[in-house]
Amino acid sequence: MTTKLMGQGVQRVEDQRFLRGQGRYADDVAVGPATLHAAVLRSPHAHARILDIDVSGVLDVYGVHAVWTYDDLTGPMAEPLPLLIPHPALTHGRTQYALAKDEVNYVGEAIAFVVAEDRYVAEDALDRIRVDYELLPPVVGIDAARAADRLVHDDVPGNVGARLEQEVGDARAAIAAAPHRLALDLTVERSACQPLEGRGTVARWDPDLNRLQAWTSTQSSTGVRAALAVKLGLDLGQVDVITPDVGGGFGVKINHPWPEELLVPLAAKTLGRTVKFTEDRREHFISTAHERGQVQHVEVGFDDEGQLLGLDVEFWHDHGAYTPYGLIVPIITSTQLLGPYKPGAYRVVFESLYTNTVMVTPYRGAGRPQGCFAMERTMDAIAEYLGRDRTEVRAVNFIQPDEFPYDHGLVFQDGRELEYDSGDYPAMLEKIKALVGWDEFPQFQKHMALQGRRVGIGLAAYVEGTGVGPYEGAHVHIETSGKVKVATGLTTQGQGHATVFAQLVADELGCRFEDVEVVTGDTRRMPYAVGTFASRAAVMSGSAIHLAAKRAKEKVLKIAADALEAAEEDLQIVDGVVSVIGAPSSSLDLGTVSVLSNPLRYAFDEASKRATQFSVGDPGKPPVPEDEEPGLEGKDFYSPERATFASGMHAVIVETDPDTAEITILKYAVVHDCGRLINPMIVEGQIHGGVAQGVGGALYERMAYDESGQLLNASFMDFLMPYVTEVPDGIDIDHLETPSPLNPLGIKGAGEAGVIPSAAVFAAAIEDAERIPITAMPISPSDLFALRAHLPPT
Ligand code: MCN
Repeated sequence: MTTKLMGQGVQRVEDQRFLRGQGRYADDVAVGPATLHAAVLRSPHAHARILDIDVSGVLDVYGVHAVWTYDDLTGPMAEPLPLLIPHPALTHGRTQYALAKDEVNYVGEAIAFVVAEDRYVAEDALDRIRVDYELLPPVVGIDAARAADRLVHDDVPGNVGARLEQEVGDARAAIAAAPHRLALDLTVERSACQPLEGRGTVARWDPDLNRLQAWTSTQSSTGVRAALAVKLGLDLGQVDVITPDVGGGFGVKINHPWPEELLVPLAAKTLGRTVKFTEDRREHFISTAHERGQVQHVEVGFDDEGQLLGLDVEFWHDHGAYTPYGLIVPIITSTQLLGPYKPGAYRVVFESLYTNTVMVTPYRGAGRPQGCFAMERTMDAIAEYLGRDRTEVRAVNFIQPDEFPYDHGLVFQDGRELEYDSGDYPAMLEKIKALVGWDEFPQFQKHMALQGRRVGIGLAAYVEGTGVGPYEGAHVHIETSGKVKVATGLTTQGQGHATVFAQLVADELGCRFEDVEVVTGDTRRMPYAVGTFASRAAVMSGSAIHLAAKRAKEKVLKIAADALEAAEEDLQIVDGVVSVIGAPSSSLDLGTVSVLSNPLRYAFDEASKRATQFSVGDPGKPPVPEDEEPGLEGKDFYSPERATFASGMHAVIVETDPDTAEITILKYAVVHDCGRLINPMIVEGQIHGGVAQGVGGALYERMAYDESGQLLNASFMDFLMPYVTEVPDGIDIDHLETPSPLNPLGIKGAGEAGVIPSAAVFAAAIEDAERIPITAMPISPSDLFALRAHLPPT
């Protein structure tokens, strides 16, 4: 029998390379004296009109090859960058230009682009550029945007890019009629992901092939390819985009595209040289994207049991200066905020506000952490008000296992209603309670209190729409050596795709796991693809790979049946060998079947599996059955009916220091349901990484803008990320597997889950330890100190 690898914690095949320093990132491509390097002049002001740019003298700097401003851009390059996800409610969508046209709207916006022999020369040359600005009053933060006494974009009244309201039932009437009512005002501050590798692009133009090749650190190589074709006026077929190793993406490397991703290839084509740009850390802080950043007002009506009767959520979303992703983040907040609960009547309304700050685009979790914060704070507030256990209040509101598919009646981005496919929230609650020791905790809390120590416990639940379409494809090719090459178009940033996809192929095809090589994010190998975001790779590419491997297997069996003079149904493939069941000597290895599928006949050296000779095959006999093409391969695409809904619950126990207000994590527990697991070890790694990022978002990280729009903590010296010392040592993880009925493998996504409930769960635990309402995250020791003293937070 074939070893079944689905569900096995197979070690990551990619780690050997990474651990030995053999990863190849964008900055490792085209290292050498022939490569030119780019640097970008960025706005030092948050809001200003550009009156004049003087670049005279820049080309005189020895080693400078080009200096461009907006006026040097022509055709589609002079148009604003794409608005990737339009929405009818986004009445005032705005995107930036590759180089600022006549106005800058955040500190860090690109104004001029210099290409030189090396980065030092390029940066020195930037100093020669003189920009004459007329300063405009900046709008910084949600309060300033709402006050609207100054505008980010002159033609956007009230700084409101969009206002969107959805209502199911009459929420306000239901709340008014409810036996109990509460109102909460909540804040989640702006933060950002910090991939270790910043953005980076290398490009070269091949004049012989009339073809552009770009290597870029992206989450969507096909997106960058499309943008390059459109903006540079090329055919798609003239552009190859290759994604080398990517040192983290977390959302910000989905293609807008970034200005540099266009300018570098344009420079390569124009100058006929290889050109490279690698972002530095400060650039990442001030010119890449941020997220979170919402102010929320919740009103809720409920009965004596804590059952929700009506929920009314209003929130204001800080979108920064531009909206390249349309409304995707606030729409996710507004539609997935309800988590595993039935809200009674529900109304949600948000305003997406422009501010003179770095634009906001999806960061791991993408609007869900904010939604989870609103919902879970509400659950805790209800429990506190009624004096009931927090888990009981949650339990009375759960969607029950027999209610799937469950439709809240809310409309998502694509205009379709969101429908949860599967889950078992009551079972999950029991698991998390057991894992964290919920029922025993009050005893422990009392015991600690006797020693003058403050401990608290918190719990938070969420759902996550994962595996969104429209499609992903896969191409499985069996080489004459018997090795199996699998190409899928989405990219990989550390999620272990080379391992999990190989597991799927080995299982379906029956080859050896070690013989599978996975290629991702190379448009030469798979030109039709979407990208890696929305926790979609396992569902989308996983399903496509499974289907493509199935096709390849069908072909293997047909050809082998012919060669072995056996019926297909009498064959099996185990460890890369096709044999007649019950007659193992009657067999062929996959490499030989591949040879047989080829019109040419190869002579092979058995030991090395290398071709030593070839000749023309039998002209009277096609190499493969009539309905098949030559070559041993299978290709397929997978397109889902709708998103699958993963879910999870996290619980944390914290201790707060009575004197210093330091917050220490004593225990962190996670129960997660991503349907059938391909590789539990990898899923757990994803959860660990997400929790680490969540700890940062809950306790440490915030974007500290001053009122003039300067980001004061734009370096790792000042932006506080958790180190390994701040991340819980052992995270207890338990899985629940409710298979998704929507895809052949029953999978749901897992890549963002770890980060979603962090703010909610820490707020709950700190509140429990301190008996002080926690309504704003992140919370630092000094914030907690201020709250204790009834002081405004720092
Ligand atoms: N998996 C599994 N079984 C399942 C579900 C998932 O074994 N039932 C595995 C997958 O095969 C994959 C991993 O878990 O190896 C994550 O799967 P999935 O949920 O499909 O997420 P993606 O692979 O699409 O990754 C995207 C997701 C997102 S949206 C962000 S943001 C994020 C994340 O993954 N960015 C990351 N995890 C990251 N991890 C690293 N190291 N770096 C990033 O930039």
